[in-house]
Amino acid sequence: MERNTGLIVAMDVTRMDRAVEIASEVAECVDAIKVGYPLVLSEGLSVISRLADYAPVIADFKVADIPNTDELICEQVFKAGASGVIVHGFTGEDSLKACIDVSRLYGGDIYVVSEMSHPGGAKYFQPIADEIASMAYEFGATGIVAPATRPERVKHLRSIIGDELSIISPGVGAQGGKASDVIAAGANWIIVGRSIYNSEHPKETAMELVNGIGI
Ligand code: NUP
Repeated sequence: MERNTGLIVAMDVTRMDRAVEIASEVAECVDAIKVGYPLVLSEGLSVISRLADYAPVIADFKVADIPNTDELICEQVFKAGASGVIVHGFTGEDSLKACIDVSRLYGGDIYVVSEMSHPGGAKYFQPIADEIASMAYEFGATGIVAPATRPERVKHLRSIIGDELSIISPGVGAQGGKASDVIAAGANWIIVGRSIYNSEHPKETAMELVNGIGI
């Protein structure tokens, strides 16, 4: 993914027409559109190719299964037109490797969740976050997902993965994180959902976020 604005919009609306409307408004302010279960379960996997007309699509399916199932899932998602897939790392090296192997066949990206951004996300993730980040580096993932709600953790995880891997960071806005703080801590992209899609003026809000990122 090319870094022009540093902003990824999380499209957690449940209707295709609304998703397309927001995508067309914010397309020039974002480097990617992240879709997840809310939209895909409601409207089907075809949302990926539809939204890919506006920006590269990252599928946030937090893939977390045995290697064979992970492989089958990632294959479907890349075939549907996604540029990247978000996967979990706690399932182990073999599962992550299966996802990365498939991504290479499609020239796609794999982002590994290292620590989640919500309050409860610290308890079980923090003790394993360093190891997950190291594994993401070792196996050649594109990057990690790290919490904008805890910039100090982003800084720490950046020190583990070095400069080669990307950090995409959710938690700005509705979850309390601030764009400038997490970018200063070492994130390459912020992921923002509700602040944009619930805004009366999604484009203006996206532009303000991009100014806060300050690339
Ligand atoms: O740790 C994570 N936190 C998080 O919020 C990992 C995620 N993938 N997300 C996703 O980012 C979440 O599912 C949602 O799609 C988006 C943040 O949305 P919002 O809080 O800006 O509305």
